[in-house]
Amino acid sequence: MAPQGRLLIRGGRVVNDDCSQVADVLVEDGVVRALGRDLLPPGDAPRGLRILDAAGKLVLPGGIDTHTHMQFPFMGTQSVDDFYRGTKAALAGGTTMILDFAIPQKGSSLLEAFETWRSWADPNVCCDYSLHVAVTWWSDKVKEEMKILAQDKGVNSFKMFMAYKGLYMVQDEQMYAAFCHCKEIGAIAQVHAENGDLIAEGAKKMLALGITGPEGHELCRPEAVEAEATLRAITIASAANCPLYVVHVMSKSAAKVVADARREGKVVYGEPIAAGLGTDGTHYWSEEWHHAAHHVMGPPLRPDPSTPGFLMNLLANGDLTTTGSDNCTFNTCQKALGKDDFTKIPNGVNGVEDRMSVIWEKGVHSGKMDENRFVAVTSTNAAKIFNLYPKKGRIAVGSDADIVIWDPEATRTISAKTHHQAVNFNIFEGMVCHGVPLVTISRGKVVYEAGAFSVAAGDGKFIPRKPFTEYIYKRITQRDQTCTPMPVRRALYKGDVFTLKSREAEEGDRAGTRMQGHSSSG
Ligand code: DUC
Ligand code: ZN
Ligand code: ZN
Repeated sequence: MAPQGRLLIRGGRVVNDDCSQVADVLVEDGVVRALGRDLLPPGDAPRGLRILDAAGKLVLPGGIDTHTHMQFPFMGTQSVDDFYRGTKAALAGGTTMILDFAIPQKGSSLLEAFETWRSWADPNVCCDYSLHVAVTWWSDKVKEEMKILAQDKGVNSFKMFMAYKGLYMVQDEQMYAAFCHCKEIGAIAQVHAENGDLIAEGAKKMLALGITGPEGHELCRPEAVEAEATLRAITIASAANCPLYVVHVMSKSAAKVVADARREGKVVYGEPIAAGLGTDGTHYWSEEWHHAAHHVMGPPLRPDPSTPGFLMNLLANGDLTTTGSDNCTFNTCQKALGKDDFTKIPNGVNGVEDRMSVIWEKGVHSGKMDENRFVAVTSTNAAKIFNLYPKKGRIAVGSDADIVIWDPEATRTISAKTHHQAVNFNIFEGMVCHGVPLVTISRGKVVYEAGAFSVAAGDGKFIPRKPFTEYIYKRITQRDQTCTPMPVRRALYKGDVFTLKSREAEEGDRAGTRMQGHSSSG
């Protein structure tokens, strides 16, 4: 993106995760240059300085969506929000950075997948982005490539799927090996936590019962399937002393597992998503097939309608940490690939555009969290975990000028008719949200204002992330130093030791006993 002129955001309430203050923000060359009261004396603005009046408004760090799948080739088709449309929609919603996933097929190169995703994203992104990389199989080559990705390519997070059997799913021993390696190279392990074996069995069972519609999708992967895998992943990560990030926490029971583990001192983070915070799985029982199918995602939304409020409570109090959208959108005709069989409905929902507003409405407007916690869960915590902080996730001198002028009082009604995403359905249709992004600024450039864009494909850039994020690795490294078990020093045992017989000798003994048995009974 070309360097921008200067911007002065005047008189807004600047909100960071730890405090808010009324201040002006001076932006130059894409970064915040100054922050304070009355930065510009009264009078005419100097040439080249644009003034944005933010009085009565909030000035927030741009959102970081930790979880998207733009133009993802998946389940026989490809998600319709590509890197251009998806990132443009993100900006309209106040999100200035996304973290997408490069996902290799089993047996394929992680580095090649990474380069493929970069070739799709680099010329098309409208906001900054970074890539997590998935580990879908295990070998020495995978190990070597993970190291190269971490050391040279700016990847510090690797995702393992515990579901999608036969496609992306890895076994526990592979997960353990991958987690140990993540620790070696200073990355954070991520998991899609669902028991893929049970899902495969459950799906067969539902189809045998004649349940072919979208409700079968939830019925074959109930909460326990998610909670079990979540606990298993945490147990494996703990054994490897590897930090763990559980993507898309969708159920009360999985969220409780994460919360309990955090209270036990585990280095684990849980990410609820906009869909799980804003709507629920009762939609799978809608009599309109297309409506139900558009809610199909994995893990599913939960039919218990108290789930979104519960997840929001945990997000507000620190049990859950970040928020993504898992934006992975398919049009109705693509969803219809599974019209006779729910297992063929491409999994995925929208959220990249609406995440910020949904969380403001359900989290802040409802009184569950304050504006500072909102910033923490929509950008700062993600920036800290993925080593982007304080360049991203904070408004401070020297930070990237990724900023949103936010009107907390204004409302908007979410609709597929007005959203900027490519997909023809919106799971939040009709939701009235307080909290509207008025102006979005990406690295110092006003890219969205009063409903109009001023951005081109490729204006965003790839943001590399260094390994060994201090925010998570201080604890991990210290535990390695002080919590590694030591042998007990004791005097040598000097007593008798029972003599073990060789297998041949034991077999000889058994044969002798049988012979004796025969002769005594005969
Ligand atoms: N879940 C989805 O719903 N879509 C993409 C991949 C995933 O894990
Ligand atoms: Zn997933
Ligand atoms: Zn996902």
